[in-house]
This record gives sequence, C-alpha cells and structure tokens, in this order.
Amino acid sequence: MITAPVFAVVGHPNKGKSSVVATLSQNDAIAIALEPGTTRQRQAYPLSVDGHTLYTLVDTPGFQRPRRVLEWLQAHSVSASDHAQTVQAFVTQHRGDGRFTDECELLAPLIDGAGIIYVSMARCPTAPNTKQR
Ligand SMILES: Nc1nc2c(ncn2[C@@H]2O[C@H](COP(=O)(O)OP(=O)(O)OP(=O)(O)O)[C@@H](O)[C@H]2O)c(=O)[nH]1
Ligand SMILES: [Mg+2]
Repeated sequence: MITAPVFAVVGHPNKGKSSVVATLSQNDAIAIALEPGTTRQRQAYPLSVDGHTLYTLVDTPGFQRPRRVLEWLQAHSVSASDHAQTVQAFVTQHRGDGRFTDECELLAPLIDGAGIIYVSMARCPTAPNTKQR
C-alpha cells in the first residue's frame, strides 16, 4: 500500500497558510483571519476522495523568531548531513520553554518527515529589516 504524502504548510504569520490548507483540503472550517497569530497549533487535514486519502496538509503557526532559530541551527550544525538531527535537537531543547513555542509547533511535522509547502505573498514581502524579539 502506498502511503499518502504529508506536507507541512509553513511561512511567516498572516501570509495565507491556512487559506492554502483550506483550499487544498477543501475544508471551509479552518480558521482564516486578518490578524496574525490565528493558528497557534499544528493541525493535520487530509484530502480524501472515495474514501482514499490522497495527501495530508499540516497547517502550522508562523515563524515568530526565524533569525534566532537560524542562528541556533547554524551554531549547532557541523555539516549539511546533520541538518535533520539539528532541527530535531532544537525542538527537543526548546519544547515547553516558552521561547519558541510556535517554531516548535511548525517544525514538528518536518521532523516526522513531512514535505514543505512554503507560503508567502508576493505583493506583501516580508521586510528585510523587520525587528523581532
Ligand atoms: N491578498 C491576499 N490575501 C490573502 C490571500 N490568502 C489569504 N489572504 C488573506 O490573508 C489573511 C491571513 O490569511 P490566513 O490564511 O489566516 O493566514 P495564515 O498564514 O494562516 O495566518 P496565521 O495563522 O495568523 O499565521 C486573511 O485575511 C486572508 O483572507 C491571497 O492570496 N491574497
Ligand atoms: Mg493560520
């Protein structure tokens, strides 16, 4: 039996991640809102046809502190071959400490082997000098 692929839908807050998930999973119940931070926990949504799951999309919160995450990953990675383990280590170390709650949520499905769908709005690019905590 072929296992249906799983994709994590990731990106910055308020860029349309949940809108993509709602459209591609044909699910009108998914919360979409003007305010950033609407999605706070990861949630899997399968698309099924005739009782068969074709794929599953995982809606996720947006990155809150992406540069801090990247700094940590770069500081703890020795080579490209250890990237998966380094991401796993990040989540293991920071899960529950309150500093990277959203990042741990959005990285969890990637650790489980999900593919990535990255969402950004071409008309509203993220400013290069956006301040972050
Ligand atoms: N202009 C435009 N607006 C969009 C598009 N997709 C979604 N939006 C709007 O963008 C806002 C945020 O959409 P969401 O799908 O909730 O975005 P999100 O990335 O899941 O947001 P968070 O869960 O808060 O991180 C909503 O007001 C949507 O109606 C798009 O393709 N173009
Ligand atoms: Mg959302």
